[in-house]
Amino acid sequence: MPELPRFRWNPDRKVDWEDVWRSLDESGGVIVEGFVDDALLGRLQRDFRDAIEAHESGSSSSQKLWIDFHGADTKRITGLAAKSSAWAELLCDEHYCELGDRYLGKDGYYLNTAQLICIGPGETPQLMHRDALNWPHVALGDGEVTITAIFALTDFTEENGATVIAPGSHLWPGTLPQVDPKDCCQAVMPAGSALLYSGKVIHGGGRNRTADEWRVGLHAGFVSGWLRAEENHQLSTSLEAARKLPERVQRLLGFRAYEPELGGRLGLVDYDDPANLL
Ligand SMILES: O=C(O)CCC(=O)C(=O)O
Repeated sequence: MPELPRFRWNPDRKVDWEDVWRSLDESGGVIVEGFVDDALLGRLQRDFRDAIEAHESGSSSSQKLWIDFHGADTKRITGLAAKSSAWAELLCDEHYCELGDRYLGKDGYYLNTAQLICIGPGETPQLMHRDALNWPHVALGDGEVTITAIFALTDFTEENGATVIAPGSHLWPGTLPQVDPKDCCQAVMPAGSALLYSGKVIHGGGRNRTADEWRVGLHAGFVSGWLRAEENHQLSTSLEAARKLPERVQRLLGFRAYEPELGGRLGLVDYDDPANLL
């Protein structure tokens, strides 16, 4: 059974990040335990507790593919930036910024989607997929168009649905090759850890075999600024709410123009930078 490279953020917060990025390049996924410190983890858990409690399981889609993909016993909650100052803080974390800057270019990306994915008792395994296939024309070209972190807000265990991942599959040819279970492992990790993974790596939510345990992950990735993000943050975050957020978060949510290196500007309002609205 393959394994994901695993790093542990020491109490003095020392990790060789060059080693983390090298391992991510090689394996397509890496676990960093202790990525979120205990105080921030506690705030995230508190900020989201009521929203999770109030949310119904299952998909709001009417299409079978999405009903299956979202999971009948899974709760998915979006629009998080306006719900939690702790999440806004984590979005500004130095190494989380480095993940985006390194793979998508400094300031060259938006938040793709930030979802609480709460896998409930009895949930079946999710369809294995590559996130980059949201953008099929560019998904498997050179480099990355999307890069993601799943932050564990509860422990992720084999039993409660830890993410299933095929290490190395970001390099496999073909759009979505069949995956043999023997080529997969689960991202078992304590609360506060982050699974960082390539947009090309094949993965999916795991089966929850427990009778009463919820697996809560904060699944949040970045997407190149010239592509349409999965979540429409500018409709789910009011201007009023956006004005209260740190500038980096405003920018990640798309309240700014994207300016490709060679010229042009995207996402304008009145032919100018939407940041002016804030
Ligand atoms: O929740 C997980 O472990 C993975 C979920 C996922 O990959 C997705 O919904 O796109």
